[in-house]
Amino acid sequence: MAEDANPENNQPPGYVPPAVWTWDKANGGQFANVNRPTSGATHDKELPIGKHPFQLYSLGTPNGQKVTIMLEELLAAGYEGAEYDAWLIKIGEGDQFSSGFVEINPNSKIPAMMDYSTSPPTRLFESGSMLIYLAEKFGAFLPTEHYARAETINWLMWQMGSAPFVGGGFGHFYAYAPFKMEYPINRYAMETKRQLHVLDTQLADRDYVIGDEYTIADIAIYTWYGAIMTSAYNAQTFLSVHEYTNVRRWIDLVEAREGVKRGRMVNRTFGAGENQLAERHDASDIDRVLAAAGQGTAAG
Ligand SMILES: N[C@@H](CCC(=O)N[C@@H](CS)C(=O)NCC(=O)O)C(=O)O
Repeated sequence: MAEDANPENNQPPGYVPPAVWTWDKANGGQFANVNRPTSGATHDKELPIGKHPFQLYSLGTPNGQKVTIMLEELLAAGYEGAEYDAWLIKIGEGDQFSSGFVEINPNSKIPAMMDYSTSPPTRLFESGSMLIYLAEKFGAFLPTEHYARAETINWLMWQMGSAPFVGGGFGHFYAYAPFKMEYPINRYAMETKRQLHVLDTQLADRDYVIGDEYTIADIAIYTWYGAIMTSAYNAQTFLSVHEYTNVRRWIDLVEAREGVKRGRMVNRTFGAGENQLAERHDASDIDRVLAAAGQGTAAG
């Protein structure tokens, strides 16, 4: 760590990191009540299990939406084996620390999923892992051609590695920290804009992320960078997102897809002006929300 000659210049003034870090429960951040420095379950509770092969335990954040969009894309493409129940996990209330959830995901983060069509059932955590698993299981949205497949995985991993700097970095310090700090906001705003420029450059001469084909890379990247371009953290003016015209064009293309319209509302319980559906146990659950919003159903 770089030593500051004068601790009065630190934030707060006079702060010097102690020799050994200890947990300050009341750090004031938006998620302080659920964050802790240890893993594992905090309470005993089994998860509910519905009737479909896939049981998803999630919330409609960008990481959660990746999986519901993928499942809806598969269903829209006719893969009936992708039927799923989507149960709501309220991360603000600590549902991710139940014994049932931790058995699926020892990392206690949504999304988590079980595939009951295998014997024994398969547990799945990490949204990128789930996208690859579903793509391979159904043979969809992941090209088999050597170079296209490599490029899809490249961009999927780019998203998985990059987005924490947007969410945990920029979003945290710009929107969730108890007070505004110039240093981290500047650092992560620069990184977020750099990433948007990477994506904008990639999309300059391609319809989709890897070229002509829509893949799991588009699904993963859309949920994060679509949000940053349109609503996340109320930071669109601050980040001058109008500069990324290729990203904007690609968002419109992705959002026109039936699977995206359907999947992005699942487990969504927040966000102004968005279709929201706390839990999905049948296609008709989504149809009902779309019909109420005057946006039609998959059938018409
Ligand atoms: N790398 C993970 C990240 C998952 C993640 O960060 N999930 C957040 C919500 S988007 C969460 O569950 N947070 C709850 C917590 O940190 O306790 C993935 O892509 O699945």
